[in-house]
Amino acid sequence: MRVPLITAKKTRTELTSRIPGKVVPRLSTDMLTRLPVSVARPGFAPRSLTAGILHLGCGSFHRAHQALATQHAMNETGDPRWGITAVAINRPTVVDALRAQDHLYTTLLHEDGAARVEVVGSITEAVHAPTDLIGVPQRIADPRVKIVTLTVTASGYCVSPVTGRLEVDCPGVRHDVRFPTRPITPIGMLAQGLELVRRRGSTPPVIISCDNLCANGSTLRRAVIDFALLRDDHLAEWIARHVQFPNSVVDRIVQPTAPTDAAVARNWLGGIEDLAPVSAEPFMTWTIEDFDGERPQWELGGAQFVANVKDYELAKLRLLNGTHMLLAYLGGVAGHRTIAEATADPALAALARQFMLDEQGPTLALSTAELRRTVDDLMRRFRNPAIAQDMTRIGRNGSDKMMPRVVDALRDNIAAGRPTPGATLLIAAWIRWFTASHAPGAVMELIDPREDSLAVLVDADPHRCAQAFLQRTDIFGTLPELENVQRQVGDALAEMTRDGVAAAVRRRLAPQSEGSNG
Ligand code: CS2
Repeated sequence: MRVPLITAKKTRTELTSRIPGKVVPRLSTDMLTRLPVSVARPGFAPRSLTAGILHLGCGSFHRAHQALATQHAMNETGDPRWGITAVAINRPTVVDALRAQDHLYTTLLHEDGAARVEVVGSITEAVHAPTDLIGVPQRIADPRVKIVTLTVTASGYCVSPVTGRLEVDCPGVRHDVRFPTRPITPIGMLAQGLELVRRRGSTPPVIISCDNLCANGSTLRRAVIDFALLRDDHLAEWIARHVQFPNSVVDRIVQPTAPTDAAVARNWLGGIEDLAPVSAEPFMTWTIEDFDGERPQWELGGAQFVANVKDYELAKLRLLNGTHMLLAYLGGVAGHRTIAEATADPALAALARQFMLDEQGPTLALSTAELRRTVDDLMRRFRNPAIAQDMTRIGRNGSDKMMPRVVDALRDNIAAGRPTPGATLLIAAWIRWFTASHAPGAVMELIDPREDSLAVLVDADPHRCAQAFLQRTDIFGTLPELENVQRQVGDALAEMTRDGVAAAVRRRLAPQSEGSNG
C-alpha cells in the first residue's frame, strides 16, 4: 500500500501545544476507522495476527524499521502469521504505552516539511523482560515463533570489538552463566530459549541480528555458542549445527524519543493521542542473507535478500555510521547539538564529504559513480532538520563502534599509503570528549562501557594522551605505523585545544573541498 504524503506545512514546534481540560481519545483498534484519511493504517485486522516473530529490543529503531516493513509485507500478502512479540530488555516505558493502545503506534516519516504518517499494527504483544511472568526464553521456544530479530545495540552482544568473542567477564554474562534459566542479557535469553527448543526436539527459530555490527549474524552466532560452551558442550554443538543466524544490514535514520512526540503525533492523527509514536526519515533499506524457513515476504516491504551482505555492510558502517561518529565528536566539541546542525556547518560538512569520498570510500567495493551518489544522498539525509539526532546518542559507546566504523578503514588506508586526516581528527575529537563532556555548557554526555578505564588515560600533554588511548588494543587492535598515527592524533588534539575545532578541520581540507558542503 502506498502511504500518502501529507504536505501540510506545519512546523514541528507549532504542534506542541496541549489543550487544557480537553479529553483526548487514545489510539486503539476502535479508533482506526476514525483516523484522518491521510493517515495510512494496517491493511489487516491487528487482532487476527499470530506472533511468528519475537523481537528483542523494542526501541524506536525496531518500530520504525522491521515492524513497519513487516506491516507492509502483511498488507501485501494478507498472511497473518507474522505478528511481533516485542521485548523491551530494560525499561518498561514503551511497553506500558503500547499496552494501553492495543500495541498500535504511529510512524512519522519526515522530509522537507512533509510527512508520511502511518499507524502500525504488526506488534501483537509488548513484553518487559525483567517483569515478564512467562519468561523470554519460553517465548523464544514457542513453536509458533519462526523468527527472532534483535536490535540491542553493539553493547548488548557482550563481545570484544577486536576479537569478536564473548566477553566472559561482562557482569551480565556472569549472571546468566550462574542463573541460566533467569537470563538478563540477550545472549543468555537466546541460549536458554534454544536449550528449551533442543530439549523439545523441534525446529529452532531463525535468528536475525539487525544491529550495526560487522557480520552481525555471525558475531551473534559466535557469542551464543561461546555462551553455550560455558554451560554445556552439547548445547553449543547443537546450536552450531541447527540454528541459522543470517547477517543483515539495516538502514533508516530514526529520531530518539522526545517529550514533544505525543503532541506532534496528535496533530497528525486529528486529535487522537499516541504515547509511542516514532519519527524517522523516509529512506529505508534492509538487506538480509538468504536463509531456509518460513518468513514474511519482507521484500514486499522494502527488504532485499542476497547471498552475501558483506559489501553492503562495509559501505553502511563506514560511510553512514563512521561519518555519523565524525560529525558527532567534532560537532559536539564545536558546540553543535545535532547531526543536522553539524552538517549545516560548512567546514564540518566539507570534512564529512571528503572523509567519505577520499578515506572511507576507497576501502569499499563501490564504483566512483555509486560512491558519489551515496555520498550525495547521505549529505542530504544528515541535513534533514526534522530528525534531531543528538550527539550523545550518536557518540555513545564509541569504544565499541570505533573498530568496524573507523579503524578497519584506517588500517586499509595506511596499508595502501593513503592519507587519513579525517580518521585521525575523528579519533582526536573522541578523546577530547573524555574531558570536554565535563566542561560547563557541554552539549554531550559521555556514555561508554570502558569510560572508567579510559578517563584515567587523559593527559594534559596531547601527544602522551594520544599515545595512551591508541595503545588500547581492546579498542584499536594493533595498528600499523602506530607511532605515526599517535603523532597525527596528538597533533590534532593539540590544534583543537589551541586553535579550536574549526581551524583544525580547515587545515585538513583539500583545497577543492573548501566551500563544497553539499
Ligand atoms: C547511528 C545509527 O546511533 C548510531 O550509531 O549511526 O543509529 C544510524 O542512525 C543508523 O544506523 C542509520 O541506519
